Parts: sequence; structure tokens; C-alpha cells
Amino acid sequence: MTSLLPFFMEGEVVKGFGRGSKELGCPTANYSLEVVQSIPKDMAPGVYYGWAQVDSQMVHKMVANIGWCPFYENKEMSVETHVMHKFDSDFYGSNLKICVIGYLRPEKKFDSLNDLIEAIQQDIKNADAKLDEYEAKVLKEHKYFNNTNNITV
Ligand code: ADP
Ligand code: RBF
Ligand code: MG
Repeated sequence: MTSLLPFFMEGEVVKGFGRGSKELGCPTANYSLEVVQSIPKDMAPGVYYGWAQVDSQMVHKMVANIGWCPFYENKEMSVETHVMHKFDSDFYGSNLKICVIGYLRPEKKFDSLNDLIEAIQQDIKNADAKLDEYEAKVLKEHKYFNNTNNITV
């Protein structure tokens, strides 16, 4: 539901489903169930784009899947963030802040893993373009990220 956006959330990065999203070219940082359950009940499940910050590092573009992953028929809702940045190492245990700005599409139950991978690659391209728009860029500078690199006087 667009009225809920932008939506800010943060929490510790925990071990996810271990399905090897990384091997699919798309590692996703997962939140604990406790953090996931704190999001508004009327937030529509689906694929979203926005900004992400690991601890106090730079703010990067992200795509996030919020929902039940129908392809895998998960029993619990999850929030998985793919940060559009190449990290030198994993960051389990770190704090991850996200600002969810816009909705890309509903979750789908794809016929094959390959179709899911292709859809995710397209989501990344769509998010990249949306996040270059002025309305999105403004939120990158939001005080939520406390971004000392980008102080404007
Ligand atoms: P899991 O099932 O434990 O979530 P993934 O294969 O989804 O495993 O990998 C996620 C982990 O990879 C994250 O928790 C993080 O530590 C690391 N990681 C490295 N690069 C990224 C990235 N660009 N975006 C998200 N997570 C990343
Ligand atoms: N899972 C689905 O079942 N259907 C989807 O449409 C779907 N879209 C996704 C889009 C993005 C950008 C990301 C990062 C994940 C998506 N997933 C989707 C979740 C995917 O199944 C999950 O990341 C892996 O199962 C690893 O936990
Ligand atoms: Mg993951």
C-alpha cells in the first residue's frame, strides 16, 4: 500500500534459508522473524526498491523481497534485502537499515528456478533506474542514515 511508503526498518542480519541465493548471483540479507513481524500488517507482499546501509557504511541501492516466497512456499513471512554493491565479505551480525521507497511487482510462483533468477535480474535493473529519479535520491540523504559523508549546509 503506497501510503505506507517510504517505510524505514532496521535490525540485525541473521542467517536466512541457506538456499544459496549467493550462488544465484543474488545474496539476500535476512532479518529475524521478530523484526519482520514489526512491519505493518497491511504492507503488500512483493518486490520493493529503496536504500540500504550496513552499520555506518555508505548507503547503497537495494531491492527487497517482502513476503512468503511462493516459489518455495515458506510458512513465515520474510524480508530479504539484496544490496546492490559488491562487498568484500559477509556481514552477518551487522545492523542493516533500509528505506523502502517503491513497489515493483507482486511475488510470483515461477515455473522454474531459472525464471525466478531472470525476474530478479530484471528487478535489479528496474530498481537501478527508479533509484536514479530525484524523488528517490532525496531519501538517500535522509537523516535516518545519519550520513556524515553527505552533510549539506
Ligand atoms: P542466507 O540464506 O543466510 O540469507 P544468502 O545466500 O542469502 O544466505 O547470503 C546472504 C548473506 O550474504 C548476507 O547475510 C550477507 O552477510 C552476505 N552478503 C554479501 N554481499 C551481499 C549483498 N550485496 N547483499 C546482501 N547480502 C550480502
Ligand atoms: N521468491 C518467490 O517465490 N517469488 C518471487 O517473485 C520472488 N522475487 C524476488 C525478487 C527479489 C529482488 C529477491 C531478492 C528475491 C525474490 N524472491 C522471490 C525470493 C527468493 O525466493 C529468495 O531470495 C530465495 O529463496 C532465497 O531465500
Ligand atoms: Mg538470504
